Amino acid sequence: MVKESMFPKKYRQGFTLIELLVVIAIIAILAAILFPVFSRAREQARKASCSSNLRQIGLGMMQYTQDYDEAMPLFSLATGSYRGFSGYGTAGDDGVRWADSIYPYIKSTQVFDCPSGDKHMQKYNRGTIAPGGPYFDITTYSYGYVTPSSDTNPVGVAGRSLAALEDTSGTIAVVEDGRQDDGTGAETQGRLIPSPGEDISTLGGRLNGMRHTGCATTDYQSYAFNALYADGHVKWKRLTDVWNGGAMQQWTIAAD
Ligand SMILES: [Ca+2]
Repeated sequence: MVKESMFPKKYRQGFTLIELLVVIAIIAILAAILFPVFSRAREQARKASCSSNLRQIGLGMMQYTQDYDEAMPLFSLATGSYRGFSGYGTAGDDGVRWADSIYPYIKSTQVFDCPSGDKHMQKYNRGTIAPGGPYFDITTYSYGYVTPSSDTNPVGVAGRSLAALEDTSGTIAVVEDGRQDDGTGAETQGRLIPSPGEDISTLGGRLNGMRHTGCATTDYQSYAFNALYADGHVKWKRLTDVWNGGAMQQWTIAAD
């Protein structure tokens, strides 16, 4: 005797249109819920990769200091500049910059590219300015080296001796920064590094260095970035932790 199925025959003829529509609607709702989660997960992965880049840049800098009498790299080899700080891109100034100086220890251009950025490190022919070129084009780095602009501006580790750094674990050396395409083909300077006494509200367009938290907003509370400290550790910092009413502590070499 043939065993009867537990389901009556009429239910084995397939799904009704209503049932199919319900299933499709549920899949659509799940997709709508999950896609933003996937997108956030991807951005978290990019953020971690960016943090790893900064760690490798830190290792490169440490190796550099061992070969150069315990001195941190200059911002550039521009003549007549203060510790290599010379502004950006002016003819006759700075063909060889900090990334060129530590590249021999890193030997990867990808390390200088934040995966959330839209640029890739490129060679730039500055041979007529600095014989021996081409060197890397600073407008294609994803990271900014904290550099003092004068003796009276105590910000920055560039060109300092390790002995001068009073608080290595509390001094930011390199940040997610550098120049970015502003969408029109022109470049804007995403500079997070404050000048003495500067308030967070003056940052404005300079926030476009903050790739992992978006830009073009004045919601300063939500901004954060990866920072490499002078002792080699990398930390995810909220902007409000390091831009606090014009306080400069984490940007200066003094133990303040
Ligand atoms: Ca300090």
